[in-house]
Amino acid sequence: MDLSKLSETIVKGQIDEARELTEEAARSGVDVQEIMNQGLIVGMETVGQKWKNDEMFMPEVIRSAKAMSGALDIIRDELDKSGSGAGTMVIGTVAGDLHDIGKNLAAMMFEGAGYKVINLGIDQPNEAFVNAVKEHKPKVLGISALLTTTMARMGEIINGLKEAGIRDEVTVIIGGAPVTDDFAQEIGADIYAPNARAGVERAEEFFKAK
Ligand code: B1M
Repeated sequence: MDLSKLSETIVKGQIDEARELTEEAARSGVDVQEIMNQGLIVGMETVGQKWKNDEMFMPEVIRSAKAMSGALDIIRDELDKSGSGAGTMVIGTVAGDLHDIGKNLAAMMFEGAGYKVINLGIDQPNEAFVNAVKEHKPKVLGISALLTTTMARMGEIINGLKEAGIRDEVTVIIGGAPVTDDFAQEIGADIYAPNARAGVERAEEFFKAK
């Protein structure tokens, strides 16, 4: 099946069509990893590129993100089963912050790389991150913040992990528009991800070097 058509529905923000093509691909036996990597992620990467080049506007990006997450819902169970066993990732957006498009993109990239992803959602208090690490014992904790007023929560969460005595049990990766490599180092995060794909790549490099 030509998965470029599926990518196109994501770029165009065609929510129903994206679900239908995903269902069709899964029904006709296309591997869910392939649907994810060749269809959904390729589509969303094009969206990211177009957004950067001012070829798409925010309402369109939001619609594409909805198309992507609707399609992802259809293959999520299969994706979990077929996961390459990369490990578990907990991810969320910090308290006071409602932005979730980049965070969901990162979640999707990690799912595509075989992680079981537990997505806490937006506006999550610091304790929610710490408690989720205690409960799910993930390999990776992903934290996203899009506001300069909320990015300080990231360091507080890392301190919360230290206070709970579990900082060394999880690799912390942070991302979001105002976040930088210097900031990541300053607050003691393990990895800074300038974009969602780099998040997966840097995590893989990090684990290889460990
Ligand atoms: Co808001 N907003 N917003 N907003 N918003 C920004 C972030 C802002 C830069 C716009 C601006 O003023 N130019 C500005 C922040 C300024 C600052 O703090 N320096 C801003 C503001 C001020 C606000 C409000 C305060 C506006 C108001 O009400 N006065 C308000 C705050 C609400 C709140 O959170 N409490 C607000 C609200 C909103 C909406 C709800 C309307 C909407 C969010 C919808 C949603 O997310 N569901 C919204 C949007 C859409 C934006 C902009 C326009 C776009 C953000 C986005 O989704 N980009 C944004 C301007 C901009 O970024 N140019 C803006 C696309 C997305 C793919 O990129 O999220 O950066 P991004 O993710 C990237 C990387 O950062 C990275 O990967 C992605 C790319 O692959 N990444 C990760 C992100 N998280 C990651 C996690 C990882 C790895 C990578 O691993 C853990």
